[in-house]
Amino acid sequence: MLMRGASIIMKSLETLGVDVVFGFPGGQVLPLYDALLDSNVRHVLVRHEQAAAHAADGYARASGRTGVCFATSGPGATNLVTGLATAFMDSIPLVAITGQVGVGLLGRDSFQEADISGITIPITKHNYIVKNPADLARTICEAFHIASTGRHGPVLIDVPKDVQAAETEFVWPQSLDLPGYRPRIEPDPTQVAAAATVMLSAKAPLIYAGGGVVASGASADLQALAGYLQAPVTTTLMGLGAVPYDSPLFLGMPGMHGTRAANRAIQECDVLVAVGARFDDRVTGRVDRFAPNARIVHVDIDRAEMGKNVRVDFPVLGDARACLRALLERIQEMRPATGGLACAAGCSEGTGVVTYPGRAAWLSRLASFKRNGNGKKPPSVNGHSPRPARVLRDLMEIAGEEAVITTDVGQHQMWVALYYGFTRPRTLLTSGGLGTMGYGLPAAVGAQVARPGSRVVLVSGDGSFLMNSQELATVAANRLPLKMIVFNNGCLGMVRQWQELFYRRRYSQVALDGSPDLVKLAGAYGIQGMRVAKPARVAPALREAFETPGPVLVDLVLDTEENVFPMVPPAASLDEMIEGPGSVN
Ligand SMILES: Cc1ncc(C[n+]2csc(CCOP(=O)(O)OP(=O)(O)O)c2C)c(N)n1
Repeated sequence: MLMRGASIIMKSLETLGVDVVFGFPGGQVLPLYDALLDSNVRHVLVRHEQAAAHAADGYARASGRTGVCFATSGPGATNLVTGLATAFMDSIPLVAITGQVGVGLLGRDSFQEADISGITIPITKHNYIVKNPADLARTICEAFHIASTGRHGPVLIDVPKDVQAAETEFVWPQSLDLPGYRPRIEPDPTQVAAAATVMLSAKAPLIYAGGGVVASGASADLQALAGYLQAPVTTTLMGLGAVPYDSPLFLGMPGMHGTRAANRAIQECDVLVAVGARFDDRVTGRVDRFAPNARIVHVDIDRAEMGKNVRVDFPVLGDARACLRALLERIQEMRPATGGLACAAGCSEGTGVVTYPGRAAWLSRLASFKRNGNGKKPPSVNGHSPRPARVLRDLMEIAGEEAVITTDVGQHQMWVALYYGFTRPRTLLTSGGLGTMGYGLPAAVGAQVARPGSRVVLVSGDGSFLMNSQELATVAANRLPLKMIVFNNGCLGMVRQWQELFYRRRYSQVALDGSPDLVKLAGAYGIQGMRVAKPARVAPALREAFETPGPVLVDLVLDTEENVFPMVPPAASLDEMIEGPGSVN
């Protein structure tokens, strides 16, 4: 049967099990939006294409499935760029389908023409422009395969309007043949054996886990390996939730705003096992002084990550889950055979549980760092405003362990990373790599659509929130029961903090004068809002927000001068941590 290209797109999405797309229509996707009317796929109409990409990304992070967004050509497509770059940097599976001017108009500066496939080459895992409707079904099938295998990432498919309108047969590919694209899943046993040997011989091992662990569903395997090795674990911002925050082996997040325990562990460990983490500069600080005593094992699915930022002594190429399983198996096999080696590290066997007495000193040293928190507690800047750490502890209690938290970018994001205790993977959705302000609200929309039964909570800053606050309309229209908490300090807090610490308090363009009253803004969309300015009101207000059905915005008034500590200054090494305002020179 002949079908229009647009219907082939919808039928392909249905065949792949897509249940929802996020998008915004326009002239060059009219055939697609017409075909949408005859399909079973739900469409969530956002108010800005950037939000369509972030919502699809939030959907993907919360569900583990591939997110999908639609946009029209030209400005619609270019508005996706920040969302695609955000997903690319965090390796999130996403497929964007954009309309394009007709094939005959390409390259003529036609109305609303933009070379979106050219523009997005560096920020997509792959992209296509489809000029023949007969290629649509196979292209869509390939795009989903590429987005969600190997190192995940966004894929864009640009479809000229006449290709959407032209008729052809729908032929679903029976198999895919992608020469040159064969991600390695199972690791090479030789690499596993070498890594296992060095891990067993460590006196002071440390596991450093990133978003790859979450993406491959390897949290349980990571915990099993850490437990077996009795190795402490630090997880990056993207890896938070992979290990429960209250696990005795968990040290918190490393890096610029990392915990003292995690940063000391990196600087003192003798074997560092990086799993699905990419040694971002926000983690390493000065690379030449990063983990100076450690031999480095790097487990990653992306060959290009090996040695990209730091030297790697023992690469293990493959899917994080497959690699962790292979490593654990190998270590369990090797233990008796390499008794001498393991005993050199002080290994002895208890009843079914491996203990490493030689590691007691290491673990207890780290435990003392952990107990003493971040060293000096930042003093209260005034006694009358809610303190972020306390707010987040209250939120955690009230929202419950299963709640999905999305954040924007800035101080509030780092407070969430430091003080909110995550216990499960896929419960923190945040823009780690690109650091995209305006991500949080649309990502929360996507997460709530993906998990209608879950509590989804946005923690935002006033600057970030205002970047995509038009999505309150999407929240209202879809009756999404989001709880939105804006840490309102009246300024671009993180920039203000840098200006305070590193630019001698010469504050430049950080006061958010002229911002709207957020409670009234929510009200304008028919969303309930409440303002909280007193510490004692925080917990009752949060409780009320969670008991109220439907969306609620909590405008939480913070002191402008609250800062995030500890902090490793830019380009410093992890031992040069500022632990509080008093320790700043
Ligand atoms: C789109 C975008 N523009 C600029 C920045 C630079 N930036 C990083 S944090 C920040 C301030 C964020 O302010 P706010 O959202 O109010 O959060 P706070 O730091 O006060 O918690 C800025 C401007 C960014 N990350 N993203």
